Amino acid sequence: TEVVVGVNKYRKDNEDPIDILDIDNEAVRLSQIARIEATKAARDEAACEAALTEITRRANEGGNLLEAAVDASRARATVGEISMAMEKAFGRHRAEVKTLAGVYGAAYEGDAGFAAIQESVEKFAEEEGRRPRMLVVKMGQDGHDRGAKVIATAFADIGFDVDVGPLFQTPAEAAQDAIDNDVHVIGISSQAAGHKTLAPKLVQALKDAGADDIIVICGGVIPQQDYQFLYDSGVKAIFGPGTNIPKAAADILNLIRSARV
Ligand code: B12
Repeated sequence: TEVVVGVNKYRKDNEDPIDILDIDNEAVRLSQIARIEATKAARDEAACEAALTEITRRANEGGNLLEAAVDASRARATVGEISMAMEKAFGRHRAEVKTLAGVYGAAYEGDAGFAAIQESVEKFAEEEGRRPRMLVVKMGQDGHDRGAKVIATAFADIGFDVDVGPLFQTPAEAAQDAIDNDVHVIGISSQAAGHKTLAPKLVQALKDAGADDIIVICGGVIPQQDYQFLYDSGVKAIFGPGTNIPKAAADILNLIRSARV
């Protein structure tokens, strides 16, 4: 409803490249693993083990957990090991993804573009015997979940069947969910610069499972200069910040249709 020039109106056909720090995620990962291994090799393993056991004991029986965690850190236990020591007693929190129905439908009431795409989706459902189905996934350590929720909610209001995966999935888990849910499309929502590592891995995981008929698209904070890399990796479309939802839905429906002929 509000015009923001350059964002939702009068946008450039091609955004100027942003000067970014391009990080080789794989190299960072390997160097971090090497540092952890060096720390583990140099520590007093018995002292570390005893400190971790004390955390689990206090988690079960009561006592100052922060103090025990500081002692374990001094014995060079990792944050992962400290949280695992508590997980033995408490279990692990699983964030539940909740979406709301009707918000977008209500906001777009009377909008010709929205009505047109709803109609196309209904037509698709009549022809195919089922609605276009999309799984929205969040992979890696990226916890920005708003874009995924906005898209899931809006696409459901348009008439798509939408599933939303949990946070922090691996590409293999996301591929398996897509296969189990028999979706036409996986929509990766990426805001924390994992796209160049995770999107190709997801495409590969689908291929390995013989499910490369599932279309992979991306949305989120992805710099223009990475688009070609993603297209070359098998991503079929990319939707950045300020995405026009009815138009994105029409584009995705077209992708599904053209993959079926
Ligand atoms: C809110 C926010 C947060 C919140 C997230 C809360 C939450 N529950 O989501 C908090 C404060 C927790 C946070 C934390 C961090 N953030 Co932050 N955050 C943002 C911010 C300001 C807005 C993101 C947002 O919610 N936008 C609103 C949604 C609706 O828009 P959107 O995600 O872009 O989605 C739209 C489109 O992209 C598209 N879309 C998105 N997904 C999909 C999927 C499909 C299928 C389709 C079709 C379309 C689509 O459609 C949507 C609707 O238009 C952005 C900056 C920005 N302006 O984007 C930074 C930003 C994403 N954050 C950033 C960073 C660095 C971080 C931290 C790493 C900071 C730190 N050092 O700790 C942490 C990471 C935490 C983690 N584990 O992920 C960077 C990422 C840089 C990068 N990509 O290289 C950004 C870009 C800020 C910046 N300019 O540096 N952040």
